[in-house]
Amino acid sequence: MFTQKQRTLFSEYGYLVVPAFETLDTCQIMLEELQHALDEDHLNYPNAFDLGMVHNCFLRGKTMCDHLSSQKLRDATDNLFCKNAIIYAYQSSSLRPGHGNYGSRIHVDSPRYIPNYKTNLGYILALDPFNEVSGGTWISPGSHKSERIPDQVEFEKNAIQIMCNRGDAIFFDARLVHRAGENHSAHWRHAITINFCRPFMRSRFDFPKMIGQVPWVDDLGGSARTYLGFDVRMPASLDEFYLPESERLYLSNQE
Ligand SMILES: O=C(O)CCC(=O)C(=O)O
Repeated sequence: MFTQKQRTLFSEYGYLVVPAFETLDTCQIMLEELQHALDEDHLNYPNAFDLGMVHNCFLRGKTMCDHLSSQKLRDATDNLFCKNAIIYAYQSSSLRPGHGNYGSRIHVDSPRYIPNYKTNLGYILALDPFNEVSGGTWISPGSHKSERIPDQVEFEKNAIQIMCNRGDAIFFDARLVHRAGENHSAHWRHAITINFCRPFMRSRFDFPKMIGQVPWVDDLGGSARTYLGFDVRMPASLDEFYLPESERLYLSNQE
């Protein structure tokens, strides 16, 4: 799926922009679902520290959930990360006009640094164009190779701002030092953000339990089920442990 050059750039600089990863029509529907979720969250959690970042987007819109069935997405996580990756967190990152958000601080998306081993992979799907006005993501290329998080002066010396179109995807090593930009435009800047982790790790929420709440649970494709951790659930009884192979909660060969 990726050329040797793309793989080399990814491993050298810690990120890769993939143009036209999702169609504009699908992005438009996701954007409408997301705006609805943001409006709801604003009413229900007006003082949240991470305002503008919707959690568990697969529960908040069918199209945002269907995105997890994308074969392209599975191919990308297989190729850039590991087989059978699961989701640690499926969020959004929206910048309202005149603002940044919680993601605008200098940070990495994985607290663990293990040399030459990725525990998490970041993914941003731009639902609006990213540029200097709308607040494209700032990254420090190559910073994933170090355990040290630079201070603001050092970060700004090395950082570049990612410019991309609606529908483009940014994949990055979760140790890449980055931050959301500030939105200087008169319109929101929306993005979907997913943090993938290895299948033996834990997700931030119990997704298989939560997904039962939504009407589209029966339409989940195989890849979406795997991403949401259905293949690595823990048996809660001996009866569940001894289930036949086809019904097992924790499949074998999860990396
Ligand atoms: O919105 C962005 O540009 C980046 C978001 C971010 O840094 C994050 O979600 O960790």
